[in-house]
Amino acid sequence: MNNANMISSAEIMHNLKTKFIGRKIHFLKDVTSTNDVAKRLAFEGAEEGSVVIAGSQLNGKGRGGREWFSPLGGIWLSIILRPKSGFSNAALITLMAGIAVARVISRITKLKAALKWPNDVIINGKKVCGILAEMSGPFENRFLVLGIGINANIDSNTFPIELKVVATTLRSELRYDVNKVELIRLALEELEGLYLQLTQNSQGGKVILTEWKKLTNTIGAYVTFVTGDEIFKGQAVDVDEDGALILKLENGSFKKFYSGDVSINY
Ligand code: BT5
Repeated sequence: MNNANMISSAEIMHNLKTKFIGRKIHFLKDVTSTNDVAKRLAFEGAEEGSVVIAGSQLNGKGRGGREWFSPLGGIWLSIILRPKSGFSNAALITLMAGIAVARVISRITKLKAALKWPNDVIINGKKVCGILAEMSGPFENRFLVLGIGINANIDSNTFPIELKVVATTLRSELRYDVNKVELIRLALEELEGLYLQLTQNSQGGKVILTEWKKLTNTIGAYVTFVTGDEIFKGQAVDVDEDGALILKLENGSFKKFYSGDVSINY
């Protein structure tokens, strides 16, 4: 197809080298949120690895109910995961998705993609991708929907004003359009490899953390950290095996955070 934004499930599945992620792809022109569609499908019994991809989202979601701007040209997808090993390492699944996206962006575009704790992929200091992992389902049949949003072939000057300063797109960084089919296919392959490592290897969590630390801009940085209505300043010193961020605060004490927003004080 000539238009880089016109893609189909068949094109993505052609040559896809995965065992289960992306073996079933639901491609929809526009949706409220691919995470919501994926949750519904998972409730109805959709198998692990099923993927929902949308052309645009009318109600794309970030963490804590925030809005995720999702116009045509981006990559908006969600994957249904049913980890047999349980959900104790669910936070690492978010980190894992960041690794996959950063690796694939760097491989395809040669841009340097960095990871900001917990769920951002950053290029030249601005967010190009966000990740939203949501656990859901009845107790005996829990599942995880892993949502990934990548600002691919979008002009960043079409972003709402408040996003222009914090967000970027691949098109704006590169001045050309990426092949979304290739990007999605490679990302699904990376994700499956990392997910199998995480869920089937007793040292999988350590492997993911080590890989994540190689790509992050957060550890070592002086940061402002916002969680709820509290603000902390300090140095990010580590991320532990639960995916929690450890800050050394200005008073010298250490504090661990499981959720919140980091801004790096450059
Ligand atoms: C995220 O939340 O970064 C998670 C984004 C997940 C989006 C995917 S798209 C497919 C799937 N379906 C969904 O409905 N969601 C997932 P958070 O860290 O809370 O960041 C949200 C904040 O990022 C917003 O409050 C804005 O400031 C900013 N933002 C919104 N849209 C953006 C965009 N397209 N690019 C960069 N930043 C954006």
